[in-house]
Amino acid sequence: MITDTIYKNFLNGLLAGDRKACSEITKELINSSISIKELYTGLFQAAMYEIGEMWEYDKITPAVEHLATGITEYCMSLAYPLIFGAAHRDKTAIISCLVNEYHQIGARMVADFFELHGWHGYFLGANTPVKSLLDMIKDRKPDIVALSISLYSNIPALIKVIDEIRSDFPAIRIIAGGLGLKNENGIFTGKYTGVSAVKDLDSLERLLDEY
Ligand code: B12
Repeated sequence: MITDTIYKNFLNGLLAGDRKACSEITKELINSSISIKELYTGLFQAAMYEIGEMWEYDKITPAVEHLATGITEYCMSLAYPLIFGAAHRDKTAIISCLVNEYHQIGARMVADFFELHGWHGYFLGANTPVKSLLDMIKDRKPDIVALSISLYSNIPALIKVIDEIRSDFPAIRIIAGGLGLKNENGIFTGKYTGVSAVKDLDSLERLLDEY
């Protein structure tokens, strides 16, 4: 369980650039059998959202935010023995950020979540060129393509990439999620079949239960 003290210590560790303290806290939580979903959302995501607010209001510099981001990505990798330990099924997802979308922690969590649920989750990371995404889809033939968008301003790029995927792969299931879609309920309704916005990891879990 993530208590207020654990959360505050982790956040302070991020702000201080104290990788050792943050990794100790993460390891202790993993050893206490916390779920990956709670670790990811209750600790890493909550802390990064708070870091984002501090940065937005000029309370911390971009350098501190970069330091915190690096430490959080490192701490996520400490959970990998649990994530990749799951029995795998013959299901594949490609998870990618859009072009000009450098926020990759959320997408990485989504990729890890697919793995945790027994899927092969190919994580392409930030700023993926559309052509190479299409090549990868052709090559791996995934059951789902998952796109991550953090910036509202990238919504036109999201629509464009969905249209391009649809044009080459008319039947493939596409999901999109992330902060950039926070105020965009029903953005795909009636426009496409097999394309949907998925709000968070709980909704993703429900979707994966259908497979
Ligand atoms: C770290 C960070 C950066 C880093 C990212 C580095 C990296 N390796 O990822 C860097 C420095 C590159 C960066 C740059 C910028 N950033 Co920034 N950044 C952040 C910050 C602080 C944390 C992001 C993060 O890791 N969050 C934690 C993850 C776990 O949360 P998440 O992304 O929301 O993901 C969860 C869900 O949304 C969902 N999800 C996400 N994707 C998907 C996909 C699918 C399919 C599904 C099902 C679910 C899903 O699941 C995840 C797990 O629960 C946020 C603050 C915030 N509130 O997030 C700002 C934030 C996202 N950034 C912001 C801005 C404005 C910028 C810049 C424009 C700043 C600038 N002027 O240069 C640039 C844009 C760069 C670009 N072109 O992408 C704004 C965005 C506002 C908006 N929505 O449009 C935010 C919200 C800060 C703020 N409060 O204003 N940033």
